[in-house]
Amino acid sequence: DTAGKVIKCKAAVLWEPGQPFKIEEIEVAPPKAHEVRVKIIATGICRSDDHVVEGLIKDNKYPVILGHEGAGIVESIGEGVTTVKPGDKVIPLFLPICGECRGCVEPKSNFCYKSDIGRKTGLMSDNTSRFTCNGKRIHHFINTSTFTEYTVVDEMSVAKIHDDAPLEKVCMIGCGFSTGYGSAVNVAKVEPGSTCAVFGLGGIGLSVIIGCKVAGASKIIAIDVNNKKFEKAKEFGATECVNPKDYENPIHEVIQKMTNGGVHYSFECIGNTNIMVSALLSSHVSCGTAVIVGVAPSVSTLSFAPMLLLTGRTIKGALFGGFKSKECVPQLVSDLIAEKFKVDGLISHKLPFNEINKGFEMLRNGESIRTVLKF
Ligand code: CND
Ligand code: ZN
Ligand code: ZN
Repeated sequence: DTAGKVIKCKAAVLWEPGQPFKIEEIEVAPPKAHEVRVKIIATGICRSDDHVVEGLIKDNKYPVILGHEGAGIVESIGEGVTTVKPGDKVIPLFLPICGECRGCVEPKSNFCYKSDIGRKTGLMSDNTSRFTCNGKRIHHFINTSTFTEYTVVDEMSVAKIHDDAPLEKVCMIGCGFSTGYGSAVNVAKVEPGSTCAVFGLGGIGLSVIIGCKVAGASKIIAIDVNNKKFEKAKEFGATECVNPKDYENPIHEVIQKMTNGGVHYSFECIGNTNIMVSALLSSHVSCGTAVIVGVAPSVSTLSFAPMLLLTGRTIKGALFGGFKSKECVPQLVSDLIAEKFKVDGLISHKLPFNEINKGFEMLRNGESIRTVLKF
């Protein structure tokens, strides 16, 4: 029984930006009050993790254990924890739900103020870390840190899921699937018969396509600079695929022409500010909505003429597809078990955890959609 004791285990530590991950033996302290220690069984690799490796997220703390798309089993709980117990299958939540802050009590908001996304402490909510390596403090990452055999999360950052959940699949619900799918169904609120354009066909963009299809879109235009992504996009429901490199005109002109005046909904799923503006310009002049899903470098800004909005367009964005995480994740998992949607196609590769650097390499060179690391 490991409850109450320090656990020594393997983790992928990023000592500084621009470096490969190092598999290290770390110590994971027991959970304090209102905290949960989780044995991670599987974790996906999302581009946001890579943005941190690349140093694009200003003020992120290093050394750090990244990873925010995992699934696992509760090993032990701290005092006062009531929503999970040892042995429960769980998904860590990179966007917590404290249930009390203004972000949580607003029915239309899913952004909890206790989230570390804006604060970037790299710590638990009590401002300390549960990870050490060779006596050095290692930081947490956005309330999750799934690139480790064991992690500790605040109770508000973990959801109990169905006992039958296949953890190697449902880890996709921890970020990629929910973020993309929710961007279509919750954030854009795509309607039957509407037209959509999805920029960037990674795990996030493909999940947007799944959402657009479920919502009954009549046209789903999938856009990527990598032709290899088109097969999957079509499989998920894209009606047309466009590579901007095949055209001399700017991509928004191409989309405007293909749709006789712009799509109802466009989605930026890359993290490129130029493409965010392209997405806006691709939408209908007065009833179009552009949804920003991609995470752009923190120092960047958007620049476009206000007239683009005055004519009636909408630009919006969301984290985690607008889902209130702790309430919605268990239902998403149950829906997956009931085969209301599939995430299998999102997972292009599975690797043992210690090959994490290979997984990131495949993301960077465009070979993979999602790689799931298995412990
Ligand atoms: P991934 O890198 O797998 O996909 C991006 C796709 O965009 C790739 O297929 C590229 O080929 C393509 N691409 C790159 N440049 C261009 C371009 N100029 N024009 C067209 N296509 C291009 O990334 P992912 O799907 O894992 O993540 C996508 C973004 O979403 C990324 O910025 C990530 O940080 C962000 C994100 C957001 C959220 C959220 O809650 N909003 C959560 N997780 C990740
Ligand atoms: Zn993510
Ligand atoms: Zn809150």
